[in-house]
Amino acid sequence: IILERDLRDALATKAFELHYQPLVELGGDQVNGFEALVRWRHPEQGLISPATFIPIAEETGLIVPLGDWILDQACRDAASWPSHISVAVNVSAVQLRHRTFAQTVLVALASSGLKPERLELEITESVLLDDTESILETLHLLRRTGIRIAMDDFGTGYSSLSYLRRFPFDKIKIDQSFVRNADSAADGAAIIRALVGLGASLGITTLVEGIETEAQLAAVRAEGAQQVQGFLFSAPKPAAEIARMLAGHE
Ligand code: G
Ligand code: G
Ligand code: MN
Ligand code: NA
Repeated sequence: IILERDLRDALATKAFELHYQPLVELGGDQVNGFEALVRWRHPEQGLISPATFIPIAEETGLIVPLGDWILDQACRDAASWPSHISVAVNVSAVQLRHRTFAQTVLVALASSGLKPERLELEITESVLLDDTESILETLHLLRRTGIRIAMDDFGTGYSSLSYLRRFPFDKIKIDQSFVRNADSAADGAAIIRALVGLGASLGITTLVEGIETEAQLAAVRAEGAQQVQGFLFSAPKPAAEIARMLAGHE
């Protein structure tokens, strides 16, 4: 089991690392960004998934310093990539509610030199469940600087549609559960079609997550999604590998 002390030690010894997964634009099948996904390199247990430690970091409040590190590192990594490539960073509700959040983001941009237009923040619907006014204010402030805001795991929470009216999201990321049966003419495809249509009418980019097969890609393409992400293109890879890959393609 993971203890608060272990997480503190990991932060102090810089045991976290960021991996990146490509975001693919469907028009020309071009990579136009990467999502940062944190991992913990444990001396005995190897690479530990964020699904294991993020909930504990949230409960203990350690998500604030960890989130600061993630934002700073992601902006630094992205600043070294070609200028048309963006970085998307997951932000947890606890982190977003913290009074220093906006400041942290602006400092990460300033110290890395990354343009705000190259940073996308991914938040989940749960973020908007309570304390909504101050959170909306923070999101508006950040968005005015040019940062883009994406709603992650779209369709898994509830009230999604009312949130789309209350806040001008730049992107919705359609949860991977919908693509699972999208190639079998089942409900998934109908839901993706409806969400892509909704995004189009609101001027919001739609990305479908969790693409693993060519059949799923073809189905999602047919529904008119603009962007995709998934193991078919690449699993999340260490920052150094991304940098090498991008350098090779310049
Ligand atoms: O990469 P992976 O499938 O293991 O991620 C598991 C979960 O952890 C996902 O829900 C993902 O959004 C979350 N996660 C990954 N990286 C981060 C991060 O940097 N910050 C936060 N808050 N969540 C993350
Ligand atoms: O919650 P969020 O969407 O931020 O988390 C993305 C998670 O989904 C990461 O843990 C990432 O490793 C995982 N992921 C990315 N692509 C695929 C995929 O094609 N299939 C599956 N099963 N998981 C994926
Ligand atoms: Mn995400
Ligand atoms: Na997601």
